[in-house]
Order: sequence, then C-alpha cells, then structure tokens
Amino acid sequence: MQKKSKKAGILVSLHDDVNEIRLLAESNDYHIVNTFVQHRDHPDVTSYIGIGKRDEIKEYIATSEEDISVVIIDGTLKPSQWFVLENYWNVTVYDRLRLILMIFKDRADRKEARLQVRLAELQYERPFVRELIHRARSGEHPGLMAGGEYQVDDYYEMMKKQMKQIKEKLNHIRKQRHLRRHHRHHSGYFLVSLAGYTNAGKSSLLNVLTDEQIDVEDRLFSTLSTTTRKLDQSHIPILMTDTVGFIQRLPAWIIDAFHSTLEEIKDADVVILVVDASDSFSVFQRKVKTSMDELSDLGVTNPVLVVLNKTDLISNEQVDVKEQFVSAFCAGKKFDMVSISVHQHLHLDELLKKLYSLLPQLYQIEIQLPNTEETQSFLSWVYEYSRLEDIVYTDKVNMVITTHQQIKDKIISKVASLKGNVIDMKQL
Ligand SMILES: Nc1nc2c(ncn2[C@@H]2O[C@H](COP(=O)(O)OP(=O)(O)OP(=O)(O)O)[C@@H](O)[C@H]2O)c(=O)[nH]1
Ligand SMILES: [Mg+2]
Repeated sequence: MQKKSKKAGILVSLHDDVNEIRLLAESNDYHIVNTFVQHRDHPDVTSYIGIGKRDEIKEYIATSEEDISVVIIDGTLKPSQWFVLENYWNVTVYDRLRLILMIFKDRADRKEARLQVRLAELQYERPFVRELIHRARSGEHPGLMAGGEYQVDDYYEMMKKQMKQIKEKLNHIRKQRHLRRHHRHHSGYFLVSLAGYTNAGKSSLLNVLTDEQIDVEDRLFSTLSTTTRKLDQSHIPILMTDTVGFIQRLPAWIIDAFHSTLEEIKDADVVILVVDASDSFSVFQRKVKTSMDELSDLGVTNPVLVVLNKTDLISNEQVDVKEQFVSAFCAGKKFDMVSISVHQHLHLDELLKKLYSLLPQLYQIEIQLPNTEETQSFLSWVYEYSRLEDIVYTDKVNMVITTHQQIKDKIISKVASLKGNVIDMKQL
C-alpha cells in the first residue's frame, strides 16, 4: 500500500514543552516544519497570540519553501480566535482538541466508537457554527459552506437533532454493555481493566497476556474500542479489558462521550494502570498524576496495580526513582506496583502474582466427591471457572480449588447435590 504523503504544518505554542502536540500532529500524518513559541501566561483574547507573532507567522507561511497546509495551536481556541487566525493567515488552523478528534475519527472502528466520536465532534463544532451564524448575521461572513445564513441556521438545528439521536443510541449501547458486564461478573469472572495514558503499552500487555492481536502502534490513541479477553495464563477466571488511553487537559464533554467505554474501568475489580517508565521524570510524574486523577474522576474505588512499563529502555536506577515517586504519590490508596517490560517479557509473572493478590475475596476450598461421571463433568466446569490447585483420585475424588465468592457458593451447592463433602474452606 502506498504511504500517504505527509502534509507540512507548523506548531504554535505558549510554552516550550511541545512534545505532546508534536506527537498529536504526527499521529495525524502531519510533518512539522517549524515551531513558534510565544511565552505568555494567558492567550491573547482576540487572536490567541500577540500581533507581532501573528505577523511573523504570516510572513513565514508566505515565504516558506514548504507548502504549509495547516497551523496547529497547542491549546484550545475560542471560535472568534480561530476565525481571526484563519482569515489572517489564509490557511487551515487546528487546535489541540481538533487534532485529538481527528485521530479519534480515524481510529473509530466500531459502531459505538463512531457514535462517540461523532458526538464529541458535534459538541466541538457547535460553538464554531454559532460563531459563523453570528458573523453571517452581522454581514461579516458569507456563511458556512457558502450557503448563507439560513443554511447555517438549518445546520445548527440539524446538529442539535443529531446529538440527541446519538445520545439515545449510545445510552442503549451503554445499557447492553452494563448488562454484559453484570452477567460476566455473575458467571464468576473477575473483571480487570487496563487503563493509562495513551501509548503506555496497554494493548501490548493485553496481547502478551492473552495471545491477542490488538493493533499496537507507536502513535497516540491506537485503541478507541474496548476489547475484553479471558486471561489464558491463569485458572482464576479473569476477563481483561483494554480501554481508550488518557491524555491530559481533555474537556469533560469528550470524556462524557466515551463514558460507556470508561465505565469498564470504574466497574473493574482491579484496575491495571500502565505507565510508560521510559518518559523523562517530569513527563512521567505528570502522566502518573493525570492518570490517577482520571481514575478518581471516574469513581474508581477498587485497588489499582500501577505497572511501570518499557523498563527495557531505562536503567535500574531510573526504575528505582520512578517507583519511589509512585509509592509516595499513591500512599494511602489501595494500590500495588510492579515494573515490567512487555517487549522483553520481564516480570510478567510478578505482575500476575500481584494482580491475583489484589483480587477481592479469594477462597480456597477443599472438597471430596464420589468418583462418578457427574463428578467428571463437574470437574470440567471447575477447570473453566476456577483454579484447580490439587486433585487426588482414590475411590473418591479430593480437590483443592481457588476461586472467588460467587463460584465458591456455586461449588458448595453442587457438592451437596453430588452427595460430596466440603472438607475445608478458608479466605485467602
Ligand atoms: N521499548 C518498549 N516499547 C514498548 C513496550 N511495550 C509497548 N511498547 C511500545 O509502545 C507503543 C505503544 O504501545 P500500545 O500497546 O499501542 O500502547 P497503548 O497504551 O495501547 O496505546 P493507546 O491505544 O494509544 O492508548 C508501541 O510502539 C509498542 O510497541 C515495552 O515494554 N518496551
Ligand atoms: Mg492501545
């Protein structure tokens, strides 16, 4: 397949740390040819940056050898600022949110994700359309899509209707998702969700633990749709769900649009929070903080296993420093921590051990059953839903099983119906 040729763009920021906005631009296939930084605490009310910088950029666009097709602003533009800048430079202007939405749109592979993205997009566009209506009315602008003010008004009404319809559809999907989760939980599965900043390695981890083939890419927001898989390496019945990545400074309405997806995190028995340990210390700190804030905003109260991934890229000393930060930062919360490398399969066993120990109410139960055909079919059910620690055949069958509460209760009633005995039971 022929690779899309990259379009040239420039970045405009009010601070020096342009790493993330650059990644967002590159994830949209833009090639950044220059960056303009104007240090200021607050954006200019009229045009986000001051007049001097605005002129400097206009000059650059006019004289650059590259064909600049977009100017990317590392921040949120008010519609009036966007209007001023596009007209002044006569080139497409995107802000950070627009870039994020474009990536989302590109990656939305399933119906729910497509609806979620469309809702976020409409929400994003609404104030811009309102601005166009305002300008069209005051005779400043011919109107959206060269159609005049009536079309703009119609378009605005259409947006409102569409948003309402999408919300209804998403609500329906959300209910189904809730039911499915409920059902899974009640059939004895522990629910574990992978959460964390985009590009931390969540999908890579799910792939190694479950032999799955989810798309893994070195770009932001590779995953938009959730995927749930059974954890093969464990006889404890665990379903692990991959989720959309976090990024800081996302307005609440985007998070709302992805609400049903993120509910997988809130309802999990344990959340595995994956963080990229190879980031610089300050970026690492910022991402841990953003991610933990996100989890508490989502209402997570269950334990969190913080997984420092990509340790293959850093020294042991750096791992220590970052672990210390996490310990201090998460002090007082229900959490544990492990440092791993998915690429090198480092410490994955330790990760699983810690995960098991965070699962709620694990029981060990020893039972004795008559050696019959019914016991054999019971045994295959046990294999499916719990971990068989030990089995001894005599004229009877003795088993030691580790499992969680719901399955333990089912085992006890099955043992009674098979005319067996519960010999011992303890909470782990
Ligand atoms: N060096 C190194 N790279 C890793 C490791 N684990 C994952 N990666 C790389 O990190 C990048 C992101 O991995 P993903 O698994 O797509 O990350 P994600 O958290 O699912 O990202 P989103 O879906 O965008 O939220 C990919 O290029 C992976 O190959 C690791 O242990 N070491
Ligand atoms: Mg992913």
